Amino acid sequence: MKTPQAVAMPQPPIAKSLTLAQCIIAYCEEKKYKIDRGVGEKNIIYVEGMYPEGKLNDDTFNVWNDARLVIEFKKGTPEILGAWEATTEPGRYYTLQPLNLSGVARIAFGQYQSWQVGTHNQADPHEALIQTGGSVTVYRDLNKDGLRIGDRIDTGYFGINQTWGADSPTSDIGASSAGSLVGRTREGHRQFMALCKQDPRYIKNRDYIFQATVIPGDDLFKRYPPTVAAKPVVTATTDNLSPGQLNSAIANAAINLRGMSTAEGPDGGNNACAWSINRVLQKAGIAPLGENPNYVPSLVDDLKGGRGQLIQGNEAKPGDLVIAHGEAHIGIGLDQGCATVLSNSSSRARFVWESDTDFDGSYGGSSTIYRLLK
Ligand SMILES: [Ca+2]
Ligand SMILES: [Ca+2]
Repeated sequence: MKTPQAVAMPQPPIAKSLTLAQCIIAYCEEKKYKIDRGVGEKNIIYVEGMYPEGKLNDDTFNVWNDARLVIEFKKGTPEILGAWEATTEPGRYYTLQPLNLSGVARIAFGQYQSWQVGTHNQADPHEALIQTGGSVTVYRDLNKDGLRIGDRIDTGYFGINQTWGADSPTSDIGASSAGSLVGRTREGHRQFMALCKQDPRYIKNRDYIFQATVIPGDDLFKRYPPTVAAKPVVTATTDNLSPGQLNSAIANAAINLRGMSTAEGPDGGNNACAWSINRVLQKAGIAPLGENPNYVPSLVDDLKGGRGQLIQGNEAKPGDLVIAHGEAHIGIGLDQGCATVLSNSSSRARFVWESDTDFDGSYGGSSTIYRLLK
């Protein structure tokens, strides 16, 4: 253990300009958690109920709606080096069929020094942080309600590893977590592991025990609301972009805007599906669609009139535009085949509805998919 140094900490910057990283550190300080400020030292932080872009969400059960972050101090200022979609909670699969008869594990908020670099999962082996370094406290969800309230607490070695979710769809954790701290994508997890392994303490000692901290997003934002907008995803200019590049610009902008309020849109957000697609295009630096930008058939007219190309479902890619049966709704595909579509939720007036290709059957038929060409 390193002895904490008795140096006066610099005063936090004036409260009106706190970045997400500064808010997280302030919250951890308040909780008396250990914070690593040395050169190259990584702080692994999970924020439950917050998207990696730094937006709170409603933390729906069985959805990838938590964030995995790596924070490092640069010249005394905390910076987020990486942020990925994650879950700190088990999915429906293991909640209903727990491996442990006393209930699936859900980690208790707090800080643990418990993980070493190793290999996870015999069926789909990958490098991960394995809980071989210390105990972890969990709640046992015996009543299978996806909540900690009233659940029994259990402390020990339970294989609460930091793993990948094998690119499972954003809307379904599936069997990816039985209580582990899981990053959704393989690529994101590889980036996470690469960062962790650059920590000088690991470079010096391959048995180094990593620490991770799990905090609730709602409490964080109540106590330390960030006042500096998270760094926007770099949006390319779309001049001379190929359709493939347009697709990634659209998909990135959609993910960046996920959760945005659409209350400023038509009917207080109730009728804001086309409006929100044009917000995404605007964010991606792409000209709006539709002579009437708030009306799905008008957007479809533009797509049919040269700006788009009809795509078969099995060829669909992230960033393709998904039009509901009867042109009653529109969303943006997030994955291969557009199996997950992000669109406006009328009832919630938010760009937050994640459905299947056919909007979970809400429009009584199959969707049509277009790719933007210009
Ligand atoms: Ca969650
Ligand atoms: Ca419970």
